Amino acid sequence: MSTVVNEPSSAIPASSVAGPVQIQRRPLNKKELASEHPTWCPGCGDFSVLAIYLKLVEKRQLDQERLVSVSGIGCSSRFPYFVQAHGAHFIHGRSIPFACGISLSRPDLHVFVFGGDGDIFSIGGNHITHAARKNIKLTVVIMDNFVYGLTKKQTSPTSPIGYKSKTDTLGAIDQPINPVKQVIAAGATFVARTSHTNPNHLLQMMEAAMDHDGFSVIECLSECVEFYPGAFDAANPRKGGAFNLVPPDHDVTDELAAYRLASAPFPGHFGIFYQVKRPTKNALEAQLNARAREKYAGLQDWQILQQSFNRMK
Ligand SMILES: Cc1ncc(C[n+]2csc(CCOP(=O)(O)OP(=O)(O)O)c2C)c(N)n1
Ligand code: SF4
Ligand SMILES: [Mg+2]
Repeated sequence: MSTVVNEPSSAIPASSVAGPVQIQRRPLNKKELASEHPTWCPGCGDFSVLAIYLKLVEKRQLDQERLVSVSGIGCSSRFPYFVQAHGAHFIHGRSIPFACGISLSRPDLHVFVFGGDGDIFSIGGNHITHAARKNIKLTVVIMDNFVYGLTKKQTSPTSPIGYKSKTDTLGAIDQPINPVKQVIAAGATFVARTSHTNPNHLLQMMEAAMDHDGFSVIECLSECVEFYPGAFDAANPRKGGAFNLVPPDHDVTDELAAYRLASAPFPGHFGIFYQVKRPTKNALEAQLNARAREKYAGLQDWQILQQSFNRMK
């Protein structure tokens, strides 16, 4: 006998039902995926990023248990708390290596990292570089507000020169990082830029990044209304600014053209700057593993590993 249960994807078949249970899966909608009420300040740009992520999951009918959001520490890094799916609020700056481990060991999952400009480019600056060059299949969304929000207004790696903060009371004097150029140089194979003020564009970028087979990075301007209000008005047509798209004739496989485009003064352009195909570490490692399994046919994975250790003795 086969019993059909129409339940959300989180449903567990009742053990009391006799015979094989066939679950007609219904992925959760964005309302069901939303967790407790986000604790961000009213008006914070991070709300839009969360809303669009939930919309993406709903639109693409992703099963909740196939979804992982990983973060470090910061206001933006509170993200995984607000999604009813797998997630980790990890150590400051270490979200990317944690996410790399998930991606490499569980190729069936959609792995997203959400983090702030400080989390990703200050303390986590080395990790994004290495994950990019290894082309690990995951998506990093940098919620860039040009400031450390959680710790109440310190200069971040993306704060513009002249920005007055608690660490630069006379105005920032250090050259800011250009996130797009930085991650292209590191070896990312998909690099895009968007803003929390343009939800349709943000959704498009998230979909394209998720579909990319490799390390994908989105810089999403996300305003900190508390410590840097108005930072992105120049990119917001509703505030008299301009949301300039990447020109349609831009060749996304041309690294130098992407650099040139990313060098435009703020607010610059929005869209996909760079996208190329390169084998992922996931695929390369899978090949190595397949070869080892073939060579040591009949052995369990742990026994193959043991053989490797034995050779090192
Ligand atoms: C090892 C360590 N160093 C420093 C801190 C303090 N700290 C917490 S969040 C943060 C920066 C947050 O800025 P950002 O990543 O831009 O996130 P936002 O709050 O702006 O979203 C810092 C320095 C910490 N929690 N752990
Ligand atoms: S301090 Fe800034 S970044 Fe943090 S929740 Fe408030 S508005 Fe958002
Ligand atoms: Mg920040």
